[in-house]
Amino acid sequence: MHGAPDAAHALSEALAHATVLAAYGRQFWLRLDGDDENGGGGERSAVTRGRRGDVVAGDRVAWRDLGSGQAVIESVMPRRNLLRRSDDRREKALAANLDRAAIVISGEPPFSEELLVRVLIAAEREGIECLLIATKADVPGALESIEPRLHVYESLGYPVFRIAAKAEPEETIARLRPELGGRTTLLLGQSGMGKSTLVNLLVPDAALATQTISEALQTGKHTTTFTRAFDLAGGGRLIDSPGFQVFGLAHLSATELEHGMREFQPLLGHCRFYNCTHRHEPGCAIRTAVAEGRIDTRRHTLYEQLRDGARER
Ligand SMILES: Nc1nc2c(ncn2[C@@H]2O[C@H](COP(=O)(O)OP(=O)(O)OP(=O)(O)O)[C@@H](O)[C@H]2O)c(=O)[nH]1
Ligand SMILES: [Mg+2]
Ligand SMILES: [Zn+2]
Repeated sequence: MHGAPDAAHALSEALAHATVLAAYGRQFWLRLDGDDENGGGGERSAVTRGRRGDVVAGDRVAWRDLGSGQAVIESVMPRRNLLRRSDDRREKALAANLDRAAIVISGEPPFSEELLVRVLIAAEREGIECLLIATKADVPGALESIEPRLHVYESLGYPVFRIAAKAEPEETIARLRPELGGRTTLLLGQSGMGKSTLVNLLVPDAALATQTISEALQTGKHTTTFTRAFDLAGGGRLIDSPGFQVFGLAHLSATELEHGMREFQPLLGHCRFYNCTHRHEPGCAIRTAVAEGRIDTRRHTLYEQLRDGARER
């Protein structure tokens, strides 16, 4: 669990609750609990008390109406999980209380496998299930070039969906709806991979809803600049997020890094040295598996690079 209950938490029982749909700086867009005529179930903007800015999409919060259209978030409920990235200086929370993370990739422009690996490790740490969505199947050569890599991730047990959101919208909806319905899924990935295109396909009023919030929170309009959750018809939520170019894992220990490599897990503890880093030690069960073709070489190399940059604990 993250987010230790703060002082305000004790008061929260008496307050109304809501789910954070969008976060932009210190401004938030809430879906209010309840389904009554007094505003329950509606949406409104809110701010946090003081300088607290670590409230994210997916958070459950207690809020108070201050009158004259103002609302304040008094406390954040304990989280089931919190997907984060970090560098040496600061940690950035992306979204909370997720059922799944869908990493959107494509061969056009070519995705970075290093970033993919980083996201998978961060999600594993939080116990968030991952799937891969490979977009732009309609663009000649886009998926062919990455097919061998997609196979590697499929063999690791990650579900991989190949879609052409633009050319085959109906098929895309039919493939993804059952997968996403009833659950909260965060879409994430590099810029231009097709996250918002998917959201616009699966959530019919997404563009309009985004515009409403952009105006309320005074954000930019053209690219995705803030993380935003959309209700799916029939239950569940889809969260769109801005594309990223870095995904730091400074908040993870070396142990968490190696556990994030799914195929390493059954071999951990089988190396000659208990503190093996799986880079150069003799008698390393992981390196033996790489040499014998049971672990993908590229994945191991990416792990080595991450490990080289990781803080030793
Ligand atoms: N041909 C084709 N183009 C697509 C597909 N999906 C997305 N695109 C195009 O790819 C471009 C980027 O799509 P977006 O959905 O805005 O990408 P994004 O991942 O939301 O990007 P950011 O918001 O910057 O992170 C747009 O020009 C889309 O029209 C697809 O399946 N096929
Ligand atoms: Mg976008
Ligand atoms: Zn080892």
